[in-house]
Amino acid sequence: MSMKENLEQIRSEALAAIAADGADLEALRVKYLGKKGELTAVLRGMGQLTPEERPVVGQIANEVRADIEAAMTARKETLAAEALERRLKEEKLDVTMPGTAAKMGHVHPLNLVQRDLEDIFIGLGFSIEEGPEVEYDYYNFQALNIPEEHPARDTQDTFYITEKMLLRTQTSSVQARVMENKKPPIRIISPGRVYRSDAMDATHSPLFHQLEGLVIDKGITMGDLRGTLDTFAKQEFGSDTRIRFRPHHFPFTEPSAEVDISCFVCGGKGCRLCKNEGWIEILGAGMVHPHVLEMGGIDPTVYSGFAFGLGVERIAMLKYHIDDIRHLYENDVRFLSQF
Ligand code: 2NM
Repeated sequence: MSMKENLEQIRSEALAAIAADGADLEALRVKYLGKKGELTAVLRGMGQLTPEERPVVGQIANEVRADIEAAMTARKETLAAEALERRLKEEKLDVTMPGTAAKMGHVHPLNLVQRDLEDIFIGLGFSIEEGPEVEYDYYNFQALNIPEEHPARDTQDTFYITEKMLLRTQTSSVQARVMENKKPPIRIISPGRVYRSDAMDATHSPLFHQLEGLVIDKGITMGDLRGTLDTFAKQEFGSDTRIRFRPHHFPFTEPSAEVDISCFVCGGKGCRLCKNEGWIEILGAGMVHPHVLEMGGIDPTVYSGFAFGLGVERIAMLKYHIDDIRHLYENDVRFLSQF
């Protein structure tokens, strides 16, 4: 075989091999164009050619090399394009498909309401005080002017632990402690759990939550109480809300009142929520009884104060139209996830 034929054979073999190759073109490059490759081997025999043959064969050899390199480049590009096409097909991602929703936790409605209430009173300059849930009879009753024979002391209502200790029935016990420990001016709220030995029904639970407020300073009047509760009612139930006081009796305040708000559903015209009254009872309040101040070590001839107390469950139930208090304790996810 002449060198020229040899070169032609290398070219046609190489081109066929490149066209058929699926992946490793590098092996073919080594085989044909490498230092120990077939083309190099042929070129080593150039020395035996006549001076006339040499440039002719040299040119053919260069063409063969150029053809093989061009075929490789073209094949590489084809393979890369095919690989990309395959990936695009396999890894197709439809960005318009709806995603998988992440399961989110929810703040419990009682916490929502308690946070709201705390924020409102903090905005009015109150600070938060806490105290023990297992309490002395003294702070829960005596210091609040609730005498021995008072029905609230009945074992029917109170969980007694010993003769002198009980589960607090109201967070005013915290306020009795604060009066002992702090000098006026006092401006506090005490949110927390309270316990009463009630049978469970749609509106009663043996454990519920109260938030009570206490303000004591020189010259505090019923007008301050009204102003505070009016601001609170407008912030909690809407700026059109009005309040009204109805005379009442609590042992720890004198005078005492029950406080209603104008119905935030009908505005006072009467509807199902307010049972056609136009008003909704929301809290109890009054001027701190002089005897209570005295027992707290505060001189009632120098200082006066007001206090109020509300049930957090009651507010949550009104606000979110919850018809049974037990929904607030059962932790049914279908209920909780609505908040
Ligand atoms: C209420 C209603 C009226 C009240 C009284 C006191 C204290 F400690 F100053 F005596 N704290 N909270 C109070 C007054 C609570 O709840 C319906």
